[in-house]
Amino acid sequence: MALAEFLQQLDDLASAAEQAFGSADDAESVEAARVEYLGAKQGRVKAVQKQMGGIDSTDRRAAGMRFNEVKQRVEAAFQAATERLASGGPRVQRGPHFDPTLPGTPVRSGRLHPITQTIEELKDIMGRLGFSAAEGPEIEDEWHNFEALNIPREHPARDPLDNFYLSAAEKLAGDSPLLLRSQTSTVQIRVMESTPPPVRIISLGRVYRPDTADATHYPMFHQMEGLLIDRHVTMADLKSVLRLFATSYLGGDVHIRFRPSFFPFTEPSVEVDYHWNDQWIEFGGAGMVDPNVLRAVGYDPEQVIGFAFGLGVERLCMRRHRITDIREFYKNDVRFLHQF
Ligand code: FA5
Repeated sequence: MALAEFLQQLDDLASAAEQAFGSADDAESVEAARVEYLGAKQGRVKAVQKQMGGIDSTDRRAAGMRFNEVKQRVEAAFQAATERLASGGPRVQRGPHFDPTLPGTPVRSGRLHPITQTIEELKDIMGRLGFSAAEGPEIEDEWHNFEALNIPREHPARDPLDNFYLSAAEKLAGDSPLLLRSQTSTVQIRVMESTPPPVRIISLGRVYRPDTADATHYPMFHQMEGLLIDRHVTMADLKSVLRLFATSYLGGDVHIRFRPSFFPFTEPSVEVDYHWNDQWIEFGGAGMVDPNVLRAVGYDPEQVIGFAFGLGVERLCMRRHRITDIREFYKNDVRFLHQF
């Protein structure tokens, strides 16, 4: 065989082998290329080597040197493919190179729900005013949701149509029916039953009412209850606490207005309005704790007196962030929730 023809075969072999190892992107294809080119018996390198016997003896030395070069190139290509796979590094380089200087794709991190954030902030503000946080169950009995709060059996607030009563099967044997609490005032009772005066607590949590959902109502919402019991407490103290709270949460000099109202568990009772952005907005109810409530929990109304208030958390958060529809909080639309 002529030397030129042999050298051409070597060149073709080298580029075919480099192409095969370079494009092998898993262990099987590297092994297949190894067997095809470097296989001990049937390999193509071996086959070319055998042809050297047919080369003129004067050219054999040159042919041998080129053969060794090509064999090393094929072995190096095999080695490179093995290392590339082992390191898990960039696999086959097809198309343009990866540019590490390009800006990355931002990762969207989760965050707390706006109402959870509001609850944390309200606890913080009230904590600075000396109120500690208390909690109570969301499933309540009639004593804590009504009776101890001076809401007698025949009171319309106890109407099954205005409350989420649990089915008869779920009531404790022989005990009063259970319901989802309709107000956080239940926690006032639980705290006073278990703590001697003085008391200075807030309670933030979910309450449930069969209200039809609209822009300002939802059947499940949150309230912030406040209760302060001590020896000499007046409506002026109540007003100061609510004004300080509103100034801290809404910012600026918020004015506060009490409108006469009625709650069975406070006397006198008021609706609380805040003046903000040129309008009066109702946030909740408040009043001086009724002596009947103090008696129900074993306190002596001759010795202690106090105030209580209950504010709607969603309504506070809506004001602060200029949200016009309460339903936005509970649609689980991340485009809305992501803003907070
Ligand atoms: C009460 O629930 C009384 N327990 C408040 C209270 C506590 C008075 C202590 C006196 C002493 P009321 O039903 O008005 O009151 O509710 C209080 C606030 O909860 C309302 O002003 C409003 O801000 C909010 N609220 C009431 N119903 C809904 C609803 N369906 N969706 C969203 N917020 C509501």
